[in-house]
Amino acid sequence: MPVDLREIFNSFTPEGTYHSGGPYGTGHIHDTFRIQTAEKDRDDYILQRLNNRIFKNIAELQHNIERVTVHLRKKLEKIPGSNIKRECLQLIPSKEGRSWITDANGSYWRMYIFISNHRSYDIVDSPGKAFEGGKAIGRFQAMLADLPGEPLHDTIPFFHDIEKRLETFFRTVKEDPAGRVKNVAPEIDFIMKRTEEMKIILQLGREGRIPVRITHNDTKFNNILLDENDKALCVIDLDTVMPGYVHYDFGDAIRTAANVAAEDEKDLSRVRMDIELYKAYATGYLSETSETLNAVEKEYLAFSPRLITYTIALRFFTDYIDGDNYFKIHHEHHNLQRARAQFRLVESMEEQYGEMKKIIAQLS
Ligand code: ADP
Ligand code: GN1
Ligand code: MG
Repeated sequence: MPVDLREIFNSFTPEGTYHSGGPYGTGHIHDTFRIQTAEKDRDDYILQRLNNRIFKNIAELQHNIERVTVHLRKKLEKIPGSNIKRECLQLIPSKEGRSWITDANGSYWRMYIFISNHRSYDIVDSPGKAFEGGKAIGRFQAMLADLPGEPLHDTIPFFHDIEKRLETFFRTVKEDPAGRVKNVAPEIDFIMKRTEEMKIILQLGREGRIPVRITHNDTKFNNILLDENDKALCVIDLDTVMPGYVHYDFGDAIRTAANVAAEDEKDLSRVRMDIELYKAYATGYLSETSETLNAVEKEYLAFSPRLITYTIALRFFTDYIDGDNYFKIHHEHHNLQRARAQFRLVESMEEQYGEMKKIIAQLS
């Protein structure tokens, strides 16, 4: 059944009237649409058809986001000069008063105010932007540190658990459901060579040397919106805000903010981690978190981009072998291309690891 965006829009309680709507952004998970309203002085909106194959409990997912956005808004209200509408996602209630609806096809939808005049980057081209991204994530973690109430729901259990991700990978390789394993021996070898060293963050957690905090868990740079002057504006994509280690956020942000090439770059000779972008992000991040992180957390920040880049590469690669059931793809071998680019990025980080550690030590 075709989607009637106007009808979906009218199931919520927006201020403006529907004028036009179309696909928006480059996210890999939901179907995102921007809705423009007829009135010049009214907000535009973001409508999202939620991926409920990936997020299995939409009520819990939305409950998390309601709690997180209400808490952030309360914090922002206390900061003079803040622009709450642009600095925090705002869910629009449905006519029934819930934060999501289901349509005639059984699909789930939610609506946010469109954050006006933002800039979003898939590739970061200056240390200034990387610094702002680091500040935004540092501040986000700090503001959520005192979220009252029960722990947030695990919207995707074991999301960054590399041991579980590896188990899934080995099972998928064994089953070979799409018949693709025969062509990817070097990539499997890349994964195999690094399995043990990747377990260190989980190990530190088990030993109680790093605490579980509230983390974002999907700090890809295009989930951090900047303003018209390229200053930190708003952290979006709150689906995976849940208990985690700070390393997951630091690592994923560096994976995207410090890679000079696209996440799925085909020409591997162009993929490289830029140490200046890394340093700038780390400087911004630690300017907000230096007081709260413990010494072990700080010590392992430099390792975390290697872990998360390896983890995301593993997930793209597993999805490729599985026949592309998770990430949206734009051509047949897209997930393999993404995985290869991320493998190359892991190597670039390995080459610069000494320098990465030195920078964190200097900033700590
Ligand atoms: P996905 O999980 O599929 O990545 P996101 O929630 O990140 O979905 O949304 C996809 C894209 O839509 C974002 O990268 C951003 O460009 C845009 N976007 C999402 N929410 C908003 C918003 N409230 N205002 C402006 N742009 C938004
Ligand atoms: C997905 O939702 P999006 O596109 O911002 C994914 C992340 C991956 C990322 C890789 C819920 O992020 O974990 O790192 O793609 N989100 C989910 O680009 O799986
Ligand atoms: Mg996103």
